[in-house]
Amino acid sequence: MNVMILGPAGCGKSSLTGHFGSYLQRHGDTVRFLNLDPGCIELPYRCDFDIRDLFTVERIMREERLGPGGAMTRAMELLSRTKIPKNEADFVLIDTPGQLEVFAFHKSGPKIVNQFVNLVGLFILDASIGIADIPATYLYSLATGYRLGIDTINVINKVDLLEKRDIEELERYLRNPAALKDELRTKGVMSDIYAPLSELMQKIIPSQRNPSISAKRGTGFDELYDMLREVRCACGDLT
Ligand SMILES: Nc1nc2c(ncn2[C@@H]2O[C@H](COP(=O)(O)OP(=O)(O)OP(=O)(O)O)[C@@H](O)[C@H]2O)c(=O)[nH]1
Ligand SMILES: [Mg+2]
Repeated sequence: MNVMILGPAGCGKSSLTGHFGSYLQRHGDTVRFLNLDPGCIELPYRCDFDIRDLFTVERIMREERLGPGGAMTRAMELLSRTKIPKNEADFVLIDTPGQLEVFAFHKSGPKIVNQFVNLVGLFILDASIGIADIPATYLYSLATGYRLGIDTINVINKVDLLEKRDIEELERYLRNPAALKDELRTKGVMSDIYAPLSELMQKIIPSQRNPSISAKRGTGFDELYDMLREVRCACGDLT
């Protein structure tokens, strides 16, 4: 199956691709690593397909006199017109650029994603931003899945940076987003929409399991593995 690792800049996509890939290999699964980030320098895994063999952000910036965002968008346009070689494996892990909006809100994102059949997304929420900002990231995940038209598992990463108490609060929040609506009340215009928003999230979030992991330390991978195997074996139901 194809597994696309998505999420905001620095949330741990490449770390998860590398460390979870090694974990899968230790379980006897065959794994292929695809890097679709033309802006990175170092990666913690050996690529089976690397977009940087075709174009890099740095080269496009120089040759086309573009800024970093423009060059990334251009690279994705070029990639959307390139046939990505088929990789047969139990798990094909696809690492994506930190500039998630290129995937989520430009025209080339869905064209790239549509090249992959049997695809599931892993959207990484960075726990270190704090519980008060998790709802906003969660909405970003929903917008991304909606735009790309793929089923997405939300993965809470960097839990090694939290105190046990904070992890428990986070899990309590994810089980029951409306329960914290008074504690998490935001200021300004958001305060008016926070309550109805948390009611909406109450309907969506508890129906999904959200593995809490540390991509860096390799913890929480068992639950993620079980969920992916269920998706692969069954009908794609993530509940
Ligand atoms: N403490 C901690 N740090 C992490 C974890 N996962 C990633 N990091 C750190 O977060 C930083 C970014 O990690 P990357 O894996 O490069 O994140 P990314 O999402 O691929 O970043 P971009 O591709 O640049 O968007 C690095 O310093 C990692 O060591 C984690 O589980 N715990
Ligand atoms: Mg990366």
